[in-house]
Amino acid sequence: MISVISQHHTAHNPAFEFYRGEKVPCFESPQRLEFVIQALQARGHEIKIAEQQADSILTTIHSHRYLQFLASAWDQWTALAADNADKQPFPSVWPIRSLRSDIEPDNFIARLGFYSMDNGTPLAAGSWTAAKAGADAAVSAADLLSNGHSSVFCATRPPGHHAGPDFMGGYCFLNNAAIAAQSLRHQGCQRVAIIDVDYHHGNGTQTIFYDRADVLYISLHGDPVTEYPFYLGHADETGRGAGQGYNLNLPMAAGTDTVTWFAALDTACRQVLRFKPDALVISLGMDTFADDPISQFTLQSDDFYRIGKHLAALRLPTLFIMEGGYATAALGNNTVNVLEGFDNA
Ligand code: SP5
Ligand code: ZN
Repeated sequence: MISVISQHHTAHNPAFEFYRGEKVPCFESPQRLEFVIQALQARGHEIKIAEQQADSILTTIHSHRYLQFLASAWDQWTALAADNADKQPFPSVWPIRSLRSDIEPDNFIARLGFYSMDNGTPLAAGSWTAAKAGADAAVSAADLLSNGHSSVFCATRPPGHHAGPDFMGGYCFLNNAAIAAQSLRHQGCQRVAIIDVDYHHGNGTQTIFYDRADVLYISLHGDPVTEYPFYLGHADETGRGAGQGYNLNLPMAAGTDTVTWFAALDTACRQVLRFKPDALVISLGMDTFADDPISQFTLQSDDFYRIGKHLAALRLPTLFIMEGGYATAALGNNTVNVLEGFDNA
């Protein structure tokens, strides 16, 4: 299948994140996508540079004021103090429950908390440039799928599935999978299904489509009682209003074996077939890998071929979009295994 790459992903290169109270190098690094692109090249895959612009779709997925904040956040931060250019801003306060989220404060760090779900999403000079280029790549991938390609892989970062209508989180700023799904809707698909196989529940994607019957969201993930994002992703979240019945969560305990994981993938696939979508979007997180440094499932490199093969059996136009996966050196080959499992099914 053809791959679309986000050329400006390297612009997002924060120096550190916090882990167990300490500064550590970011798990979500430019090297991740470089390994993926190298594996695509080494294994003979056709690669295209993204050409479309996401602007008109972006505003249907994310709030105007969130986009305004994100686009200008670094300039606002560096305007506050001469030496901020080599510091990273992190939120330290959030409008939880009884606090007000109807009035946006003026203070920059307070606004960063207002638009963040965690302090685990470092913001750097090029974050907006990279996130916007990633969204552009998602729209470009949807365009290719609508114009004759039966499957497309979007090689992008930062990832997207934790980003909600008006917040960042979990290394995500713009929800690339939601942008791709919405773009497919605009291009004439009546119904789009999303299967999210990232280790973490895609709280952003779920939230964006929770009230809608035209986009089915299904997620396989570590049970939020012990795994990030903790506050969403339970089995009883099935959609709301018109969207009732169009959200399916398949949480599994940390440590879940491969047999159980593939049984859940089967459940997801059967649900997709009942929905009869015109296209399928895969939120392709690779952090289900046994050696992932922050996740607790046990998939091996060969299992990723099997994922591709299972998904190909649905016989749907399919757009794969990169999400997480932090076993960086193995990420390229594991990811291309999924694509080749699909291609060779
Ligand atoms: C896109 C994506 O995969 N985002 C993941 C964000 C996870 N951020 C929280 C990480 C918390 C890690 N805790 C690890 C405990 C390991 N023993
Ligand atoms: Zn993840």
